[in-house]
Amino acid sequence: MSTFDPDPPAPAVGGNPADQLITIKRFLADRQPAGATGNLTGLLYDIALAGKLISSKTRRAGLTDMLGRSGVTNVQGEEQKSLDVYADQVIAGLLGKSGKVCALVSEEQPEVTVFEDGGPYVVTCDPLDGSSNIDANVSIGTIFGVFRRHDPDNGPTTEDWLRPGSDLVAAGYLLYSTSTMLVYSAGDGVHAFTLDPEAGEFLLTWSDLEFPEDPSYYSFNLAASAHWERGVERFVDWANRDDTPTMSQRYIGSAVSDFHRNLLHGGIFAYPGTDEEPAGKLRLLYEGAPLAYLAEQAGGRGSDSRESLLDLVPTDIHQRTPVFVGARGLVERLEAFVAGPDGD
Ligand code: P6P
Repeated sequence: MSTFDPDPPAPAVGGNPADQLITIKRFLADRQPAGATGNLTGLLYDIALAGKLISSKTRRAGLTDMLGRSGVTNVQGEEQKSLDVYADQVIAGLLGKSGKVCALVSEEQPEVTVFEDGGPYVVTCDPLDGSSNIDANVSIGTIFGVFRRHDPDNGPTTEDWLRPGSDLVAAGYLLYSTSTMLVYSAGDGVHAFTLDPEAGEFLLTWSDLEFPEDPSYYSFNLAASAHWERGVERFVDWANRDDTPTMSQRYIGSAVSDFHRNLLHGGIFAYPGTDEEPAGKLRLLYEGAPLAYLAEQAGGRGSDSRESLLDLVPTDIHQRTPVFVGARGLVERLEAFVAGPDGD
């Protein structure tokens, strides 16, 4: 992982400090594989633009009418916040006009949005994940995944979006927190950019991020532990022992924030299934699979406690799944406890 000097970069001798600032546009262009059409690069840049617009609204939510509820309940049965609606509209509007996207799966829309004369990609997204935290000014995020459509000459069909995360060609998230970050992978490592609000540019902060070997956190909502399958409880018991890696329990209640902190400092995020909701709360297509893709690109793993989230084929665009994602060693240990003699 190449680190970003938090101090303003010293001017290269006789050089220009700007030479040390790598914008996302320049990074995407530098990393674009030979022979690429530039469509994926352009799509990622459009997503970065959506992130700037959403960031601007979230930063001022308390000063405008954006904090409140929209009065609309989405397909999940969750009451949409005004910022949810805004984020969904921005993403659909930008991607719909990009000429790069033929279909969009959004948490906020009951059905897939198909764009006429769309381009080669299908995007899945949670426009604003963690929105239940908005009123409390807790960090929230946008999660996205990108598939390449199967047949560019015929209208997109369900086979273009009801597919395993192993088909993803890119995935990432925006994190709206003390700063706004964009973290993505297009199959060549995980890279993180910080928005400079004055310049209006995402600047490279870390490239080729990997989960640290020594884990520091486990992110489970322990209040629900009585309802988990036994193996998950046994993992938490193991994590709390004195003779295992010393980890702190941190749970923000915003998957992007929990994932991001664990990516930087080492750890595992979990939203297990329960006896009442065996599939858990998070959705496979636009939460579990994109986070699992990023985890795998950073040397980690994403699982439903038995198999990789990237191997699951959804039958419905809003299908839920248990999610255990983060450092590979911790996820595999969790799976071993679940598979163990009295795992269930
Ligand atoms: P709970 C936010 O609403 C979210 O979808 C995820 O970002 C987060 O990890 C989870 O739900 C928190 O759910 O039930 O612990 O509040």
